Amino acid sequence: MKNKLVKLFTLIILLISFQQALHAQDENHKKMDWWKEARFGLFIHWGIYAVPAGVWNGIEVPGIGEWIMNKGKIPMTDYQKLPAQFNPIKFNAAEWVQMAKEAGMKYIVITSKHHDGFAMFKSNASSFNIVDATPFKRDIIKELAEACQKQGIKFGLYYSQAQDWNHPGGAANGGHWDSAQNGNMDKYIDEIAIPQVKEILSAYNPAIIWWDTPTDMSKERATKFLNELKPYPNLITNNRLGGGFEGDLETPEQYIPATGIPGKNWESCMTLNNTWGYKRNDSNWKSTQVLIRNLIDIASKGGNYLLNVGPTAEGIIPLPSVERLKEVGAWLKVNGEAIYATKASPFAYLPWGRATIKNNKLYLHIFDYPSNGKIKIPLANDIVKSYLLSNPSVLITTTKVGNYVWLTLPLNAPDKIASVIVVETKGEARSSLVSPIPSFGKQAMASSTQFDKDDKWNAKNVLDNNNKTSWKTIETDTTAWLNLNLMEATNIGAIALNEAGGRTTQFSIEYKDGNTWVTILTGEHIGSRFFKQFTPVKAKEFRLNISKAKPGGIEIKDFQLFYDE
Ligand code: JFZ
Repeated sequence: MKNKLVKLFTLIILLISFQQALHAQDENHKKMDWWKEARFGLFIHWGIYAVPAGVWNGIEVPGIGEWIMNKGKIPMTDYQKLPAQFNPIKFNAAEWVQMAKEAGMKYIVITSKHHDGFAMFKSNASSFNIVDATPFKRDIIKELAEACQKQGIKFGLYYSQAQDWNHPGGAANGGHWDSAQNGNMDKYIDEIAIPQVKEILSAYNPAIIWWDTPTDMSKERATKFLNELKPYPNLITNNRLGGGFEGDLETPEQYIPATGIPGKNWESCMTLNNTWGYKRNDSNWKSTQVLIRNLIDIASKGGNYLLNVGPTAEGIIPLPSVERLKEVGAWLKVNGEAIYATKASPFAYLPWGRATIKNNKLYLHIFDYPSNGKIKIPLANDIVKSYLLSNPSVLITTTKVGNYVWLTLPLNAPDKIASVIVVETKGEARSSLVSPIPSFGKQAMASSTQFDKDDKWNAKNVLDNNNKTSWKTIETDTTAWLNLNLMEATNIGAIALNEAGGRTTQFSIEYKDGNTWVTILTGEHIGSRFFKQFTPVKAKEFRLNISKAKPGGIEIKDFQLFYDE
């Protein structure tokens, strides 16, 4: 009897906690809804580093602009002369917000305090802030928060919680370079970082807190910050707090993960030139084509694009940035339906572009417009109709042949950067291919395999589409090969590779023609995100041939081939 009661009691407790877990998940979904629909946001790196703008005492300091103090080993007392020169009288919050909206962006994240420790808001925790230390005396975070509220766009704050180069005890990547920086980090956290996080949360009600660089963070330190977030259940945070906490977002920086980050919310943050904070000598601007295609690529993999501008010390967003953002906005005005609130593509790879889906609509974003007007998609669903997104009266004929649906497009591309075709499907679009990645789960043979009692370095691990498992050679190898057998001749048009440890210094991708290996492409470093498209070849066997590598054991996590039939 007693036993039964205990069982019943346990069951009830289990049910309650299960309910609570479900509820928490629900809440989390709700909290992320706007963010997932947004797909495109503006990052702003703005601070007193815009005064030197990459140049110190007449000498260009290498690296990103907001790191000038660290890279130039500038003493605290010298850096602390900058606020007196920071008077951005041309700053206009309403104009910046309007610019973001016209670019089609749905949220803004701005640096409230970067690693240099300077607060862009009125702070009582430190006088090293824009109101108390500059002739400008205006709280630009407050002005932007209000402008965002007024214009109906979400507002987020970047806060450097661990690194702080102007408050004693703050962490510094590479270590302190000025003895005045020495101090107790816990004291810094208790007296500067925590009070400032409290200030920004209560004064500006941000939708996002964007932590950065968890240098010297521990679980205990990170927990102090998390405690401050408790009164704000709708607040979204990223994965850079430290202490082993994941937050709500993964934050790939300056790249797009090749296959997205399944099961996670993620946001690729990228610069428009090569710096986050303004550098007067950096004019390496990305083209509008690159920006629009990045946005599409990211959306097709289920992520968000946080694109950065670095305003000047006068309070101006550089004109080349503004021009490009306008052009992205113009494209989105026509094609936004194919970006906002969409989900990732159901196809592993499309040689001519990308795809997104929303309910029963499949959007095809064509980068390489076919000269004969024909493209095909491995679509399983029946089709209701198909048309140009920019002009729905232009209908597109579709024909099903085997696994593929062929589309006959107008001969001229409606858009040079990306033409969007809508395919209305019965049900949500699905791939017709049984194995969308032809190399998945096939046979692999390697020149050598490092011994492990659980066989953890087996060559087949490169074919499991899982970057947590690898093939590794024996440590002395400075050359190696890895052969894939697809079991039947297959048309292959692209390859993805992921190498850990960076040992390879020369390699080629080859296919077997009769008894000879023919080179498809060559390269030096593979890296973790290697992806290349090539003129399709039909073969049964392919290989990665490493002709030079540093010893220690070459480690490949993934090797994937993609159809181009
Ligand atoms: C960080 C900052 O240091 C930088 O100034 C900028 O704010 C950027 C958005 O974020 O930069 C990083 C963070 C992490 C890595 C590299 C740069 N990383 O993990 O390699």
